[in-house]
Amino acid sequence: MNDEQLSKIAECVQKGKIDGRSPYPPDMQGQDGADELTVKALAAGMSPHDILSQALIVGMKVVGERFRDNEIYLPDVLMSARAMNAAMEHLKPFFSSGNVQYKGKIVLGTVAGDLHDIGKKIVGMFFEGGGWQVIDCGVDVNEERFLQSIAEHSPCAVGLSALLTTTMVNMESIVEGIKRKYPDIHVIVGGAPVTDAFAQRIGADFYSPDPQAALDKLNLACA
Ligand code: B1M
Repeated sequence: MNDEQLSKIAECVQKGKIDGRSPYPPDMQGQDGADELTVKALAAGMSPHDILSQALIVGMKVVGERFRDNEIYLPDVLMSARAMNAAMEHLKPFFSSGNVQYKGKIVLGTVAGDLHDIGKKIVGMFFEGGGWQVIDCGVDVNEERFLQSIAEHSPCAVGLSALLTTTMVNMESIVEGIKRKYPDIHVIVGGAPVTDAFAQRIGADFYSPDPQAALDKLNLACA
């Protein structure tokens, strides 16, 4: 039964079925979408982690593969992103509900030129759940905006996300600018095209392929 629910949520993300009112896709009209199914799965006692990792991320992976293979197009991907976001809204309180005193602050953003924010939001949810106050600068964040936010929230750590090979290169100048002004600040980078070797080359302190490892590294560095 649980597997069935997870598969159904994954299907909604794949097909871009946001909620019951959404007329898209036409063959799912009148059915529950990612929104309602996530509420029901949580009410049935399913773990937010399972819903995220076994339904939402699985569904979005298929979307990425189909987009890569030209089987679907940008508007389809956008609908899938909306379906995923609708579901994530219900998971967020579970990730950030820990009655913990903040361990510190982290300024988070998707770097200049890049509009992908689903992965960054998930990382933010993990950080919040792990006791960090997240200052989310959003997407398309340039060096100046990062520096402004750091100045407002220092002392803090910084997290940069990039999903495009063309925008991950912008991480280099942003990290350089941050380190010039704040040499002791911890900078963590991540996102699908980013690698450990790249992170080391651009002078970031840590690279993480996933949110949990990012949280663990930050906790260790600031212990
Ligand atoms: Co775009 N897109 N997209 N897209 N998109 C990719 C990234 C792509 C791989 C698709 C493909 O071709 N298969 C491809 C990039 C190719 C490349 O760079 N080599 C691509 C492209 C080309 C584009 C456009 C250029 C398309 C166009 O316009 N022709 C365009 C660029 C717009 C821009 O940014 N300027 C574009 C647009 C879009 C949408 C707006 C439609 C939408 C984004 C909506 C949104 O985010 N609100 C979108 C989407 C949804 C995708 C795919 C399908 C899914 C991305 C996603 O959300 N994944 C993606 C294909 C794919 O990734 N397979 C694709 C789910 C998410 C949970 O994973 O973001 O990897 P991810 O985050 C993970 C980890 O990476 C890590 O933890 C997260 C959670 O597990 N992580 C961190 C992320 N940040 C981290 C930071 C950390 C630590 C870990 O520390 C700070």
